Amino acid sequence: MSDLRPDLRVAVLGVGMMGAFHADALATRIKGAQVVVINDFAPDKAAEVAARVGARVVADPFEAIADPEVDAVLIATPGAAHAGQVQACLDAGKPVLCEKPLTTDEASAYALVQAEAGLERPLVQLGFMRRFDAEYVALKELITSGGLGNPLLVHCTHRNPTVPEHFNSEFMIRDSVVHEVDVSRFLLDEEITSVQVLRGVATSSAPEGTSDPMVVVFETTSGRLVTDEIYVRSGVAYEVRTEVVGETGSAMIGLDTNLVRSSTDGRRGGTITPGFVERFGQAYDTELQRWVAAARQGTIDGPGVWDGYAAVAVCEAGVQAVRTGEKVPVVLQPRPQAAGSSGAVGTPLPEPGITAPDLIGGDPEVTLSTASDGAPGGSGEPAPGITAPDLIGDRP
Ligand code: ISE
Repeated sequence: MSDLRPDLRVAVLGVGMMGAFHADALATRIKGAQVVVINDFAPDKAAEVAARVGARVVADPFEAIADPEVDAVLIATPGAAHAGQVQACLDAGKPVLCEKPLTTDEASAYALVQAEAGLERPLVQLGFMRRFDAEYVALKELITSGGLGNPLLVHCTHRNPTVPEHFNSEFMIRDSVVHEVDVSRFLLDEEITSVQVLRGVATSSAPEGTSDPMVVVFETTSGRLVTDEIYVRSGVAYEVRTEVVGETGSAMIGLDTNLVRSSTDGRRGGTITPGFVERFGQAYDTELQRWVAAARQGTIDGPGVWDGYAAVAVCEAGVQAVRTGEKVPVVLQPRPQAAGSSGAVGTPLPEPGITAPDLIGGDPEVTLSTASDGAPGGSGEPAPGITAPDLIGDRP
C-alpha cells in the first residue's frame, strides 16, 4: 500500500439522489477518499451537499473535471451530459466512475471506447452496481465453477414499486432493463445479439401508451435465451430476482425476504426491501470502495467502457423493439484492444480470488476481484490489494 497516493480527491458531478448518496458514502463510509468538489446544475442543491461533505462548489462541470485538486471524477449527471464529461475525464487522464448510461447513443458511446483504447490504462468505470452485490457474485461464481453445468436460460424479474410519470416503455428499457442487460453479459460472459419486447396488458396506473409490465427476451452469441419481466409500477416493493437454469441444476438469487416473522395471527413472512438504494446499498459501497482503491493507482476496477457501450447498443435495439414489435438484432462495432492491454504499462495484478462464501462470511479484509477490462463476464484484472468494506452490515 505504500505506493498509494494519499486520499483520492474526488469531484462529484450531479448530486441528485445517486450523486448525493455517493458523495455521502465517500465522505463517511468509504476509506481513502475525500470529496473536494461538488457540481450540480442546481446551485442550492450543490451548496447543500458540498456543505455536508466539506467540499467546494464548482459551477462548471468541465472546470470541476480539470480542477488541479481533483484526482478522479464521479459522474451522476443526467445521461445526456455523460458523453462530453467522460471524454473530458479521458482528456485529463482522470479515472471516472460514471453512472449508467455511458451515453445516450451508440456512436458517442463507441467514440469513448475508441478514445480510451488509445490510453495507457482503462479510466472509465460504469456504475453497474449489481456486479458488486454478494448474491450476484455468488451466482457468477457458481456458473463459472461449473456448478450448474452449461447455463441454458436466465430468467429475470425486475419490479419497482413506483416510478415517476416519465417512465414510458422506452425509458423503462434504457433506465431499468439496462441492469439485466449488464447482468446477462456478466453472468453468461457473452454478448447479447438480439432483443424482443412483448407488450401485454398494462397496469391501470401506467400512463396512456406505456406498456407496464413488459417481457423482454434477449438472445446471446451462443444462442442462450434471457427473459426479463420489467414492471415498474407494481405497487409492492423492490423485487429483483435472477434465476439461471443450467444442464445440471438451477439457482436463484433475490428472494430478499429479510427478517422472516411468525405472528400470533397465524401468518409467516418476510419484508421486501422497499427500493433499489436499500436493496443494493452495500453493492454501491463495495463498488465505490473498489473504484477508490483502483483510482488511487490511476485506473479502475469494475465494468468498463466496453460494458457501457454494449449496454447502450442493446438498449437502443430494445427501444427499436418496443417501437416495432420486431426482434431487433444488436450489432456491435469491433472491439479494440483494451487500454493498456499491450502489457507495456501497469502493474502485474493478482489472480481473481474472491468467492461468494467469502463475501457472505463478511471477512472485511478479503481481497476482491472482478472485471476491469470490460470483458462481459468479469474475467478482467483486479486491482491489487483492494479490500472490501464491511460487506454485510451498514445498509444505508
Ligand atoms: C433506476 O435508475 C435504477 O438504477 C434501479 O436499479 C432500477 O431498479 C430502476 O428501475 C431504475 O429506474
